Amino acid sequence: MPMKMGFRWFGEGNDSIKLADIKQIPGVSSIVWSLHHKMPGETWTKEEIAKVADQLAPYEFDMDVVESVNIHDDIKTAGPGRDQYIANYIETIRNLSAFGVKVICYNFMPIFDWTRTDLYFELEDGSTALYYEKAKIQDDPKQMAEYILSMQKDGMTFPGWEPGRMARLDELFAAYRPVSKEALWANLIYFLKALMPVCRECGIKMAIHPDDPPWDIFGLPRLIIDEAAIDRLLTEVDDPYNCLTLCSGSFSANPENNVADMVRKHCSRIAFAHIRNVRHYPNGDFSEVSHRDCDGHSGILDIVKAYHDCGFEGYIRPDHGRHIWGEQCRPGYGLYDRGLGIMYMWGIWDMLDKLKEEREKK
Ligand code: DNO
Repeated sequence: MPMKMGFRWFGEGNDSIKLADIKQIPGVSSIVWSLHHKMPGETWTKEEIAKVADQLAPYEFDMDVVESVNIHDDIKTAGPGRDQYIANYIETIRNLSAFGVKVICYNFMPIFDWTRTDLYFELEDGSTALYYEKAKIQDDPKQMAEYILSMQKDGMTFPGWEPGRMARLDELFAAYRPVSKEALWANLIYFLKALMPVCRECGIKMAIHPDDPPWDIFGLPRLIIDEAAIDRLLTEVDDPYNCLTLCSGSFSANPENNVADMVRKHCSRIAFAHIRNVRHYPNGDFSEVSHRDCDGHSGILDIVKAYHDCGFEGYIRPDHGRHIWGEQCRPGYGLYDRGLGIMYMWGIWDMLDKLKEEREKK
């Protein structure tokens, strides 16, 4: 069985892309979805989940992967509501399992999810892509949040950048001030240990997404940044349901991280793979580029080969793409460039299959 190809879709009325268009990309079987109107901490009801199931059914897409069920700040900071929010999360897991969900992607980043300084950086071919300018992420989180919020159009908010939370930045920074990196680790482990029995019972894997970018920002500690962190996470909660969303673009923003090595070492614990290519600039800035290996520095060929060599049967999706051919879409989440990314991945995969078959015949 090959890897299972997914495509992230933000939901009816919340995405410019239609399911019928995704259906025409070869080999896509899973829609990677979420209930984007839910705030972190709220329980997802079966009725709400059923609505998405009904939308996907005519296209025969599965809903096996959720990205994301976001984690309430009280769980990350060990705030007063922690145990109640964990109980809500457990109820959500049970409700998702009734619809056959297999993987929950989540992250444990304090306050900010993915962080960029320019969502429409122009590349040499006239396409645009997400860009991170190191010098701009120094001491003014509000300015950065205002920029990101100003890019949200037509009521389509970005996950992790809920305007309600961003309006409370001072309060959030105050809540995180006493939380050291070690305390954040302890809070993550506490959360996972509470979930594991239910995950086993429901057959749902928790797949943590790395911190993007993989270093501390604005004085906030970030945990899932390198190989040592992966080792620690998988050892401290050594359970087949404690897994990774291995995001090649997030990890490879740091040139020291070798994503193909991570795949080879941890393949059995990778429930979900994000494939994205990043180009580094000498001053530490980076931009996102096409999925083609030679356009960036992430090592896409090595990474896909590592998955193939390991016999990866999990879920995979193209991550952010560029904005090309004049497409108006969510930043990083257009149809066209992600469609190209999928064909690139299948091209590598199918050829590796063929070579393997030929080798075995000899
Ligand atoms: C950005 C995404 C992230 C990711 C979350 C997972 O485009 O890669 O927002 O979905 O961090 O919880």
